[in-house]
Amino acid sequence: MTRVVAISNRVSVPRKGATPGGLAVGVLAAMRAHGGLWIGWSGQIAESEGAVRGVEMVRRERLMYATFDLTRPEYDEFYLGFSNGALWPLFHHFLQAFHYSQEQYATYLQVNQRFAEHTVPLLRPDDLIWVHDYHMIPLASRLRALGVTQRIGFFLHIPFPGFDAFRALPVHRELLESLLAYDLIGFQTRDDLGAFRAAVAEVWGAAALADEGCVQVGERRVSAQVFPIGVDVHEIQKTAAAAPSTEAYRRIVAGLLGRRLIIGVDRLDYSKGLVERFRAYEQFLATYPENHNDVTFVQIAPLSRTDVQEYEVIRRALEQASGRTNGRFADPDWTPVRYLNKNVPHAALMGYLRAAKVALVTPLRDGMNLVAKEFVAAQDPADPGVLILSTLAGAARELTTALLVNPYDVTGVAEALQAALWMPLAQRRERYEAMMEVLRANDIHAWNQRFIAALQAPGTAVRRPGLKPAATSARRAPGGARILNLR
Ligand code: ADQ
Repeated sequence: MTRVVAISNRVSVPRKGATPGGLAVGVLAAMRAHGGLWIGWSGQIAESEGAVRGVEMVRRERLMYATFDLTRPEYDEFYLGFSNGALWPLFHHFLQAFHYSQEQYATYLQVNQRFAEHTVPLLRPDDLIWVHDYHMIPLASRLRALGVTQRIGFFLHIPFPGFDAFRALPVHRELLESLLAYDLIGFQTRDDLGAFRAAVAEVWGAAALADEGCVQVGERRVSAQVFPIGVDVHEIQKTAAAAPSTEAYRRIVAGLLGRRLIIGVDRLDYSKGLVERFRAYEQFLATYPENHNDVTFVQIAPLSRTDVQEYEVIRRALEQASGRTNGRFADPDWTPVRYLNKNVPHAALMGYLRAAKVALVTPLRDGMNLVAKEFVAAQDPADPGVLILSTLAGAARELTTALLVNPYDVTGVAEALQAALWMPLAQRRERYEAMMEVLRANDIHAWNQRFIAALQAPGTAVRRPGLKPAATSARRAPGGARILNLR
């Protein structure tokens, strides 16, 4: 059977007792169905060139993992620098956090080259290669340059930016060109696909969009489609239903003293809208005092990317916001906000989601947001909680019966909180059931099967062995448009 080779910046090798979340669940589901190999960074940083270990191979439950270290300069310039200081903010439309440097971009390309070199010796002729996310955009062009002819797909987990933002990146054309070395490019929503197609049209003209589902530049024809990522509905339902008998669940419920739980679960990131969310909660308490002493807002937000300055700023802003709200409203026996800076194991998290009456999922921009989907799947069907969801999260395209809010509209979010907490059971169930139907129809297994099937589909791309990296082979066409000539 065809093997799936997944490549992503970070590899999460399963550990005993730990349940993987998000991307890892999706990648693992695809590999389990087909047999597989997962290649990427070990998470270790080698402090000197001499300390860099070779590729380490590990087998776990019939799957192979190939991991390697990054050097300190690679970590600083590839991971923190270009990936998370340039691409992440730009793709989320946070231009104030966007920093560009040629050196960081050069390291980004070099690390992609290294990923390609580590990958080539591990490949078999009939492998399907599935590359994940913005750290790895140029990888296919590097693999092609090393003679790889297997089909290569790319899935972008984060939004694709509008051209107005994208063109702020000095190397936006080069990056776009390198995407054309894939056979299939997948996006979370039709908005992202639309933004990608608009960028292609800006650079190569509208003729490049002649075919729906494909872009064609010169002889290069690449399939570009929407694959909204899902969750493992069945597994979450099982875990959440069993949660009440667990210690983690009992502890969170005991701490509530009968109050209703409002929950937020995010990586601590400026794109998640946490400052605005805290402000909305404060306004909710000020506007609707009947809820005092009757609700507790628990925000779980483990620190991430702490070496990037913007993340330190957001951490301090949240500490201040929660301190202010508690200072303003707390009673001796009531703490209105509990803000936890820690990672919670997946199973315990599903229990917390089950215990919550309301989830606040209010990112300022988000590719999908799996927490929104996990919250819905974790609910008790007989007495489901209410999802308050940002229209700027990819998930809002599917979960249309959530209470949809604009996260910048603090008053609107405060009003939605009041509506959610007092929503009659019949309406909660109606909304929940409509969302469950969507989640079941496109769960994590359906997601990876659709992607793999599309990657296997013949004839989506004109393939040529030994393609050069796109950046070196672009030429100007008559009329000024750039045409790719991938030899
Ligand atoms: P993330 O930005 O990391 O992912 P999200 O989809 O919300 O965001 O979460 C991914 C996973 O991490 C979920 O399974 C969630 O349960 C888990 N998680 C989040 N906070 C946690 C916490 N405090 N403790 C434990 N687990 C936690 C990127 C994109 C998203 C996209 C995903 C998947 O930014 O838009 O949905 O990839 O494609």
